Amino acid sequence: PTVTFTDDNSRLRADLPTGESIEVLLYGATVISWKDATGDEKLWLSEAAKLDGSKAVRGGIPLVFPVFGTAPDHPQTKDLPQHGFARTSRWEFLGKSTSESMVGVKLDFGLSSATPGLDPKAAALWPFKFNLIYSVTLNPESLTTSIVATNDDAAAPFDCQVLMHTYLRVKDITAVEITGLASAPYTDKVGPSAPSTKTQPATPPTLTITGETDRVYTPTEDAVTVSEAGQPRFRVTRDNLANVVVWNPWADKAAAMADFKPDDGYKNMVCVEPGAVGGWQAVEGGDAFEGAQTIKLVG
Ligand code: TA6
Repeated sequence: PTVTFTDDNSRLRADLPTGESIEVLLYGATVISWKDATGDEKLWLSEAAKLDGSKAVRGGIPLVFPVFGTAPDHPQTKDLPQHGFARTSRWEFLGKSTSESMVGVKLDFGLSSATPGLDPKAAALWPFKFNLIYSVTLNPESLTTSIVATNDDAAAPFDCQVLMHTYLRVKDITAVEITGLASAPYTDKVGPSAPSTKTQPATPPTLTITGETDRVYTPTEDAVTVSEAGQPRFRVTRDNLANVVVWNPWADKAAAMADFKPDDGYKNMVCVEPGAVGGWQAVEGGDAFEGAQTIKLVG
């Protein structure tokens, strides 16, 4: 595998000898491209996504930490911007690891309270001695992203939420079926009664996207499978991440986001977002919270 920096050092590219590739923006350690061996792009990235560090990337895999959404009732994080500051900080590249036996490549990125590229708002609003290691592992048939959060100050424990806000690319949202969420209770963030927690009907065990969808599931099954026209495409499994958010803005919300282009791009994406967002993960001095997703190409 080869790893190259772009000339302005803003972005890394890793290529496997078998042809697969990923691109990672150091801003947010945001994976902005993942191609299979034929060069087929697996992630959705808005044509108007800001890649210059001026705002969180609209697409790819933005990282959500230490808060999912906003938490007005949570003293430690109530003043943070939506989805926290991991996706709006410049991470450091810590190195790559590969080996003869390993056909893939793992890229490590770091962000801590001491990182020069830390979003300045964060340092002021969330003064904890945190350390994040984010690993992106590209293998021929899968992409794994994992995060480890540690606290270097025993005297100041913090509570956090973690989520990988993955924008999966699809050919036609109306042909998409998502399984693995059956009978999982979910919080619905859409509609007049939002956010309501209601138990998803036991049947049908298949979720289709026919309008704005914004649900926080706690699946009982190990894998969430995204199929198109009856053909499985992605199989998402989680390690220590109990929740899966499913989001599609649909037409009106897509048109209302300046960095969401083309306006009908909602037809070509669905967010399947593994995370630990149902409550708060306490990270005390010496503790480590670890969570990972693996997206397997099954189609
Ligand atoms: O993950 C779903 C969600 O929380 C939606 O409610 C919507 O806000 C989406 O994230 C995008 O948020 P962003 O801050 O990236 O515009």
